Amino acid sequence: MYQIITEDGRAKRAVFETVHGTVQTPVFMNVGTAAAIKGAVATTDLQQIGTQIELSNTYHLHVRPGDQVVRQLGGLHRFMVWDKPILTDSGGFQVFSLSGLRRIKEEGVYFQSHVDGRKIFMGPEESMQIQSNLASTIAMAFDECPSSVAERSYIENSVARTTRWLVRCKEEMARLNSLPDTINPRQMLFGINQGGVCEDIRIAHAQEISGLDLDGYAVGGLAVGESHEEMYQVLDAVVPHLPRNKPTYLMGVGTPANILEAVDRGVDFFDCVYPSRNGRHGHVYTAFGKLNLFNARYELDPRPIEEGCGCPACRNYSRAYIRHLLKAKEMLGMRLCVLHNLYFYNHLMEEIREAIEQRRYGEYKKQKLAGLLSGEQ
Ligand code: PRF
Ligand code: ZN
Repeated sequence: MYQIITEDGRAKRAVFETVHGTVQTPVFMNVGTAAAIKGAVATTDLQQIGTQIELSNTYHLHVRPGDQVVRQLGGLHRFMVWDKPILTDSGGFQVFSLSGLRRIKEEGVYFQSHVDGRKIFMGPEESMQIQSNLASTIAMAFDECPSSVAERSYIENSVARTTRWLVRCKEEMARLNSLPDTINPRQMLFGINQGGVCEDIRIAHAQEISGLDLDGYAVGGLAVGESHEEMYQVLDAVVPHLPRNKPTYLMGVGTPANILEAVDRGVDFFDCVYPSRNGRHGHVYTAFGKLNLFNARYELDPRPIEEGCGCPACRNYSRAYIRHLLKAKEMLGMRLCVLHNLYFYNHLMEEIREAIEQRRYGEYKKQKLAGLLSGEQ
Protein backbone atom coordinates (compact mmCIF):
# COMPACT_ATOMS: atom_id res chain seq x y z
CA MET A 1 0.00 0.00 0.00
CA TYR A 2 1.28 3.40 -1.03
CA GLN A 3 0.17 6.51 0.79
CA ILE A 4 1.20 10.09 0.10
CA ILE A 5 1.95 12.09 3.24
CA THR A 6 2.88 15.45 1.73
CA GLU A 7 3.03 16.94 -1.75
CA ASP A 8 5.20 19.91 -2.60
CA GLY A 9 4.69 20.89 -6.23
CA ARG A 10 5.03 17.57 -8.04
CA ALA A 11 7.40 16.16 -5.38
CA LYS A 12 5.84 13.41 -3.25
CA ARG A 13 6.69 12.31 0.28
CA ALA A 14 5.04 8.94 0.80
CA VAL A 15 5.14 5.61 2.63
CA PHE A 16 5.10 2.28 0.86
CA GLU A 17 4.04 -0.75 2.87
CA THR A 18 5.29 -4.21 1.96
CA VAL A 19 5.36 -7.65 3.57
CA HIS A 20 8.97 -6.90 4.50
CA GLY A 21 8.25 -3.57 6.15
CA THR A 22 7.59 0.05 5.30
CA VAL A 23 9.67 2.15 2.91
CA GLN A 24 9.78 5.93 3.35
CA THR A 25 9.93 7.62 -0.06
CA PRO A 26 11.64 9.20 -1.93
CA VAL A 27 14.16 6.39 -1.47
CA PHE A 28 17.45 5.25 -2.96
CA MET A 29 17.77 1.48 -3.31
CA ASN A 30 21.26 0.17 -2.58
CA VAL A 31 22.46 -2.06 -5.43
CA GLY A 32 23.51 -5.61 -4.62
CA THR A 33 23.44 -7.09 -8.12
CA ALA A 34 24.54 -10.63 -7.23
CA ALA A 35 23.07 -10.61 -3.70
CA ALA A 36 26.01 -8.57 -2.40
CA ILE A 37 26.81 -4.86 -2.33
CA LYS A 38 30.15 -4.68 -4.14
CA GLY A 39 33.02 -3.42 -1.97
CA ALA A 40 32.81 -6.02 0.81
CA VAL A 41 29.71 -4.43 2.34
CA ALA A 42 27.68 -6.88 4.46
CA THR A 43 23.94 -6.66 5.04
CA THR A 44 24.78 -6.00 8.70
CA ASP A 45 26.57 -2.82 7.51
CA LEU A 46 23.44 -1.68 5.68
CA GLN A 47 21.59 -1.38 8.98
CA GLN A 48 24.19 1.18 10.10
CA ILE A 49 24.07 3.35 7.01
CA GLY A 50 20.31 3.76 6.85
CA THR A 51 19.52 1.48 3.91
CA GLN A 52 15.79 0.87 3.56
CA ILE A 53 15.66 -1.35 0.51
CA GLU A 54 18.14 -3.38 -1.51
CA LEU A 55 18.11 -4.22 -5.24
CA SER A 56 19.31 -7.46 -6.83
CA ASN A 57 19.26 -8.85 -10.36
CA THR A 58 17.25 -11.74 -11.75
CA TYR A 59 19.70 -12.40 -14.56
CA HIS A 60 22.84 -12.57 -12.38
CA LEU A 61 21.25 -14.77 -9.72
CA HIS A 62 19.73 -17.07 -12.35
CA VAL A 63 23.17 -17.58 -13.90
CA ARG A 64 24.95 -17.91 -10.52
CA PRO A 65 24.19 -19.49 -8.05
CA GLY A 66 20.84 -20.29 -9.77
CA ASP A 67 17.42 -19.25 -8.53
CA GLN A 68 16.63 -22.85 -7.57
CA VAL A 69 19.56 -22.78 -5.15
CA VAL A 70 18.29 -19.53 -3.62
CA ARG A 71 14.80 -20.98 -3.41
CA GLN A 72 16.02 -24.11 -1.63
CA LEU A 73 17.77 -21.88 0.90
CA GLY A 74 14.52 -20.09 1.66
CA GLY A 75 14.63 -17.17 -0.79
CA LEU A 76 16.86 -14.13 -1.16
CA HIS A 77 16.02 -12.60 2.24
CA ARG A 78 17.21 -15.67 4.14
CA PHE A 79 20.07 -16.34 1.73
CA MET A 80 21.68 -12.91 2.12
CA VAL A 81 20.33 -12.28 5.64
CA TRP A 82 18.35 -9.11 4.97
CA ASP A 83 14.82 -8.83 6.31
CA LYS A 84 13.86 -5.47 4.77
CA PRO A 85 12.41 -5.04 1.28
CA ILE A 86 14.27 -6.30 -1.80
CA LEU A 87 13.45 -5.29 -5.38
CA THR A 88 14.64 -7.57 -8.16
CA ASP A 89 15.18 -6.24 -11.66
CA SER A 90 13.70 -8.51 -14.30
CA GLY A 91 16.74 -9.47 -16.34
CA GLY A 92 15.61 -7.70 -19.49
CA PHE A 93 17.99 -4.78 -19.16
CA GLN A 94 20.95 -6.93 -18.04
CA VAL A 95 20.50 -9.29 -20.99
CA PHE A 96 20.75 -6.27 -23.27
CA SER A 97 23.71 -4.68 -21.52
CA LEU A 98 25.80 -7.78 -20.71
CA SER A 99 25.17 -10.43 -23.26
CA GLY A 100 26.87 -10.10 -26.62
CA LEU A 101 24.87 -12.60 -28.62
CA ARG A 102 21.10 -12.35 -28.30
CA ARG A 103 17.95 -12.81 -30.33
CA ILE A 104 14.71 -11.06 -29.42
CA LYS A 105 11.52 -12.91 -30.37
CA GLU A 106 7.88 -12.53 -29.39
CA GLU A 107 8.25 -15.28 -26.78
CA GLY A 108 11.34 -13.72 -25.16
CA VAL A 109 15.11 -13.38 -25.54
CA TYR A 110 17.66 -16.06 -26.47
CA PHE A 111 21.15 -15.21 -25.28
CA GLN A 112 24.40 -16.57 -23.90
CA SER A 113 25.49 -16.41 -20.27
CA HIS A 114 28.24 -13.86 -19.61
CA VAL A 115 29.74 -16.32 -17.11
CA ASP A 116 30.08 -19.59 -19.04
CA GLY A 117 28.59 -18.89 -22.46
CA ARG A 118 25.76 -21.39 -22.06
CA LYS A 119 22.56 -20.73 -24.00
CA ILE A 120 19.71 -19.26 -21.98
CA PHE A 121 16.14 -18.32 -22.86
CA MET A 122 14.29 -15.73 -20.83
CA GLY A 123 10.79 -14.46 -21.46
CA PRO A 124 8.17 -12.84 -19.21
CA GLU A 125 7.15 -16.18 -17.63
CA GLU A 126 10.74 -17.26 -16.97
CA SER A 127 11.58 -13.89 -15.42
CA MET A 128 8.53 -14.07 -13.12
CA GLN A 129 9.34 -17.68 -12.17
CA ILE A 130 12.93 -16.77 -11.30
CA GLN A 131 11.82 -13.72 -9.29
CA SER A 132 9.22 -15.85 -7.51
CA ASN A 133 11.97 -18.34 -6.59
CA LEU A 134 14.13 -15.47 -5.34
CA ALA A 135 11.02 -14.34 -3.41
CA SER A 136 11.86 -10.65 -3.59
CA THR A 137 9.43 -8.07 -2.21
CA ILE A 138 8.98 -6.37 -5.59
CA ALA A 139 9.45 -8.02 -8.98
CA MET A 140 10.03 -5.93 -12.09
CA ALA A 141 8.28 -6.68 -15.36
CA PHE A 142 10.33 -8.20 -18.20
CA ASP A 143 10.95 -5.38 -20.68
CA GLU A 144 13.15 -4.40 -23.56
CA CYS A 145 15.24 -1.27 -23.15
CA PRO A 146 15.86 -0.09 -26.72
CA SER A 147 19.23 1.48 -27.52
CA SER A 148 19.35 5.27 -27.17
CA VAL A 149 20.12 5.50 -30.89
CA ALA A 150 17.27 3.18 -32.00
CA GLU A 151 15.01 4.36 -34.85
CA ARG A 152 11.49 5.46 -34.08
CA SER A 153 10.00 2.46 -35.93
CA TYR A 154 12.14 0.05 -33.87
CA ILE A 155 11.03 1.75 -30.62
CA GLU A 156 7.36 1.51 -31.64
CA ASN A 157 7.58 -2.26 -32.23
CA SER A 158 9.68 -2.79 -29.13
CA VAL A 159 7.30 -0.86 -26.84
CA ALA A 160 4.29 -2.75 -28.22
CA ARG A 161 6.07 -6.05 -27.42
CA THR A 162 7.04 -4.78 -23.93
CA THR A 163 3.32 -4.11 -23.31
CA ARG A 164 2.38 -7.65 -24.39
CA TRP A 165 5.18 -8.99 -22.17
CA LEU A 166 3.80 -6.95 -19.25
CA VAL A 167 0.35 -8.53 -19.59
CA ARG A 168 2.02 -11.97 -19.57
CA CYS A 169 4.09 -10.97 -16.50
CA LYS A 170 0.97 -9.93 -14.63
CA GLU A 171 -0.83 -13.21 -15.43
CA GLU A 172 2.17 -15.34 -14.52
CA MET A 173 2.78 -13.46 -11.27
CA ALA A 174 -0.86 -13.95 -10.23
CA ARG A 175 -0.54 -17.68 -10.98
CA LEU A 176 2.75 -18.03 -9.07
CA ASN A 177 1.46 -16.05 -6.09
CA SER A 178 -1.49 -18.45 -5.80
CA LEU A 179 0.63 -21.63 -5.72
CA PRO A 180 0.78 -23.32 -2.28
CA ASP A 181 4.60 -23.53 -2.11
CA THR A 182 5.44 -19.97 -3.19
CA ILE A 183 7.84 -18.39 -0.66
CA ASN A 184 6.40 -14.86 -0.96
CA PRO A 185 2.79 -15.15 -2.13
CA ARG A 186 2.40 -11.38 -1.80
CA GLN A 187 5.16 -10.51 -4.24
CA MET A 188 4.42 -7.20 -5.95
CA LEU A 189 4.85 -6.32 -9.62
CA PHE A 190 6.02 -3.00 -11.08
CA GLY A 191 5.48 -2.26 -14.78
CA ILE A 192 8.09 -0.41 -16.85
CA ASN A 193 7.45 2.49 -19.22
CA GLN A 194 9.65 2.61 -22.31
CA GLY A 195 9.79 4.67 -25.52
CA GLY A 196 13.26 6.21 -25.71
CA VAL A 197 13.04 9.99 -26.00
CA CYS A 198 9.87 9.84 -28.17
CA GLU A 199 7.46 11.60 -25.82
CA ASP A 200 4.27 10.61 -27.70
CA ILE A 201 5.23 6.90 -27.59
CA ARG A 202 6.12 7.23 -23.90
CA ILE A 203 2.80 8.90 -23.04
CA ALA A 204 0.67 6.41 -25.00
CA HIS A 205 2.56 3.55 -23.33
CA ALA A 206 2.19 5.11 -19.86
CA GLN A 207 -1.56 5.47 -20.37
CA GLU A 208 -1.85 1.88 -21.56
CA ILE A 209 0.04 0.32 -18.66
CA SER A 210 -1.63 2.59 -16.07
CA GLY A 211 -4.85 0.67 -16.72
CA LEU A 212 -3.26 -2.60 -15.55
CA ASP A 213 -3.48 -1.69 -11.83
CA LEU A 214 0.07 -2.75 -10.97
CA ASP A 215 1.75 -2.14 -7.59
CA GLY A 216 4.05 0.51 -9.04
CA TYR A 217 5.39 1.98 -12.25
CA ALA A 218 8.96 2.45 -13.42
CA VAL A 219 10.38 4.69 -16.08
CA GLY A 220 13.01 2.60 -17.88
CA GLY A 221 15.11 3.33 -20.93
CA LEU A 222 16.60 6.54 -19.54
CA ALA A 223 20.19 7.31 -18.55
CA VAL A 224 21.28 5.18 -21.50
CA GLY A 225 23.14 7.88 -23.42
CA GLU A 226 20.66 10.75 -23.84
CA SER A 227 21.47 14.15 -22.27
CA HIS A 228 20.31 15.06 -18.76
CA GLU A 229 18.03 17.72 -20.30
CA GLU A 230 16.40 15.09 -22.54
CA MET A 231 15.89 12.83 -19.53
CA TYR A 232 14.21 15.64 -17.56
CA GLN A 233 11.99 16.47 -20.55
CA VAL A 234 10.85 12.84 -20.81
CA LEU A 235 10.07 12.84 -17.06
CA ASP A 236 8.16 16.12 -17.40
CA ALA A 237 6.09 14.55 -20.16
CA VAL A 238 5.51 11.02 -18.88
CA VAL A 239 5.28 11.07 -15.06
CA PRO A 240 1.94 12.98 -15.11
CA HIS A 241 0.50 10.05 -17.14
CA LEU A 242 1.48 7.42 -14.55
CA PRO A 243 -0.84 6.80 -11.57
CA ARG A 244 -0.06 9.37 -8.88
CA ASN A 245 -1.36 7.05 -6.18
CA LYS A 246 1.32 4.44 -6.99
CA PRO A 247 5.10 4.59 -6.55
CA THR A 248 7.16 5.86 -9.50
CA TYR A 249 10.62 4.39 -10.00
CA LEU A 250 13.32 5.88 -12.24
CA MET A 251 15.53 2.92 -13.12
CA GLY A 252 19.32 3.18 -12.92
CA VAL A 253 19.45 6.89 -11.98
CA GLY A 254 21.72 8.50 -11.06
CA THR A 255 23.86 11.40 -9.82
CA PRO A 256 22.72 13.37 -6.75
CA ALA A 257 21.69 16.18 -9.13
CA ASN A 258 19.66 13.75 -11.30
CA ILE A 259 17.85 12.51 -8.18
CA LEU A 260 17.10 16.05 -6.95
CA GLU A 261 15.62 16.93 -10.37
CA ALA A 262 13.65 13.69 -10.73
CA VAL A 263 12.10 13.99 -7.24
CA ASP A 264 10.90 17.43 -8.32
CA ARG A 265 9.13 15.69 -11.22
CA GLY A 266 7.31 13.16 -9.02
CA VAL A 267 9.74 10.21 -8.86
CA ASP A 268 10.04 8.30 -5.59
CA PHE A 269 12.28 5.23 -6.17
CA PHE A 270 15.86 5.28 -7.47
CA ASP A 271 18.77 2.90 -7.86
CA CYS A 272 22.24 3.36 -9.28
CA VAL A 273 25.68 1.74 -9.16
CA TYR A 274 27.42 5.14 -8.88
CA PRO A 275 27.93 5.26 -5.08
CA SER A 276 29.33 1.73 -4.91
CA ARG A 277 31.25 1.86 -8.19
CA ASN A 278 32.74 5.30 -7.50
CA GLY A 279 33.59 4.26 -3.95
CA ARG A 280 35.55 1.28 -5.24
CA HIS A 281 37.61 3.73 -7.28
CA GLY A 282 38.25 6.08 -4.35
CA HIS A 283 35.77 8.68 -5.59
CA VAL A 284 33.69 9.94 -2.67
CA TYR A 285 30.68 12.24 -2.52
CA THR A 286 30.42 15.39 -0.43
CA ALA A 287 27.93 18.26 -0.32
CA PHE A 288 30.56 20.21 -2.29
CA GLY A 289 31.10 17.69 -5.04
CA LYS A 290 33.12 14.47 -5.50
CA LEU A 291 36.67 14.01 -4.16
CA ASN A 292 39.23 11.67 -5.67
CA LEU A 293 41.05 10.28 -2.65
CA PHE A 294 43.96 9.14 -4.81
CA ASN A 295 44.81 12.83 -5.25
CA ALA A 296 48.15 13.79 -3.62
CA ARG A 297 46.50 16.73 -1.85
CA TYR A 298 44.94 14.28 0.66
CA GLU A 299 48.25 12.62 1.62
CA LEU A 300 48.47 14.50 4.93
CA ASP A 301 44.80 15.46 5.29
CA PRO A 302 43.65 14.57 8.82
CA ARG A 303 39.99 15.49 8.15
CA PRO A 304 37.25 12.92 7.58
CA ILE A 305 35.91 12.57 4.01
CA GLU A 306 33.16 14.97 5.02
CA GLU A 307 32.99 16.98 8.22
CA GLY A 308 29.86 16.11 10.19
CA CYS A 309 29.12 12.90 8.21
CA GLY A 310 27.78 10.14 10.46
CA CYS A 311 29.05 7.21 8.36
CA PRO A 312 31.39 4.53 9.78
CA ALA A 313 34.29 5.90 7.67
CA CYS A 314 33.94 9.55 8.71
CA ARG A 315 33.25 8.81 12.36
CA ASN A 316 36.64 7.11 12.63
CA TYR A 317 39.12 7.67 9.83
CA SER A 318 40.99 10.46 8.04
CA ARG A 319 41.24 11.15 4.32
CA ALA A 320 44.99 10.51 4.66
CA TYR A 321 44.46 7.02 6.11
CA ILE A 322 41.81 6.03 3.57
CA ARG A 323 44.02 7.35 0.76
CA HIS A 324 46.87 5.18 2.07
CA LEU A 325 44.59 2.11 2.15
CA LEU A 326 43.46 2.75 -1.43
CA LYS A 327 47.04 3.21 -2.67
CA ALA A 328 48.14 0.06 -0.84
CA LYS A 329 45.17 -1.79 -2.42
CA GLU A 330 43.90 -2.74 1.03
CA MET A 331 40.25 -3.88 0.76
CA LEU A 332 39.36 -1.70 3.73
CA GLY A 333 40.00 1.42 1.62
CA MET A 334 37.32 0.52 -0.92
CA ARG A 335 34.96 -0.65 1.76
CA LEU A 336 35.15 2.63 3.71
CA CYS A 337 34.61 4.67 0.53
CA VAL A 338 31.57 2.59 -0.46
CA LEU A 339 30.09 2.83 3.04
CA HIS A 340 30.54 6.61 2.97
CA ASN A 341 28.97 6.94 -0.50
CA LEU A 342 25.95 4.77 0.32
CA TYR A 343 25.46 6.69 3.55
CA PHE A 344 25.71 9.93 1.53
CA TYR A 345 22.95 8.79 -0.87
CA ASN A 346 20.73 7.43 1.92
CA HIS A 347 21.22 10.65 3.88
CA LEU A 348 20.49 12.79 0.80
CA MET A 349 17.14 11.00 0.50
CA GLU A 350 16.43 11.67 4.17
CA GLU A 351 17.04 15.39 3.62
CA ILE A 352 14.85 15.30 0.52
CA ARG A 353 12.00 13.69 2.48
CA GLU A 354 12.32 16.28 5.22
CA ALA A 355 12.37 19.18 2.74
CA ILE A 356 9.18 17.91 1.05
CA GLU A 357 7.47 17.42 4.41
CA GLN A 358 8.30 21.02 5.29
CA ARG A 359 7.19 22.15 1.82
CA ARG A 360 10.51 23.82 1.05
CA TYR A 361 11.65 21.38 -1.63
CA GLY A 362 12.23 23.99 -4.34
CA GLU A 363 14.50 26.08 -2.13
CA TYR A 364 16.28 22.99 -0.76
CA LYS A 365 16.96 21.67 -4.27
CA LYS A 366 18.41 24.99 -5.40
CA GLN A 367 20.78 25.22 -2.45
CA LYS A 368 21.81 21.58 -2.66
CA LEU A 369 22.56 21.79 -6.39
CA ALA A 370 24.62 24.96 -5.89
CA GLY A 371 26.72 23.17 -3.22
CA LEU A 372 27.24 20.01 -5.30
CA LEU A 373 28.50 22.09 -8.22
CA SER A 374 30.82 24.28 -6.16
CA GLY A 375 33.82 21.98 -6.69
CA GLU A 376 36.42 20.01 -4.73
CA GLN A 377 37.56 21.21 -1.34
N1 PRF B 1 14.78 -1.72 -17.78
C1 PRF B 1 15.08 -2.59 -16.75
N2 PRF B 1 16.05 -2.31 -15.87
C2 PRF B 1 16.76 -1.17 -16.02
C3 PRF B 1 16.49 -0.26 -17.06
C4 PRF B 1 15.45 -0.55 -18.00
O1 PRF B 1 15.16 0.20 -18.94
C5 PRF B 1 17.43 0.80 -16.90
C6 PRF B 1 17.57 1.99 -17.77
N3 PRF B 1 18.22 3.06 -17.12
C7 PRF B 1 18.19 0.47 -15.79
N4 PRF B 1 17.79 -0.70 -15.26
N5 PRF B 1 14.38 -3.71 -16.61
ZN1 ZN C 1 31.15 9.66 5.64
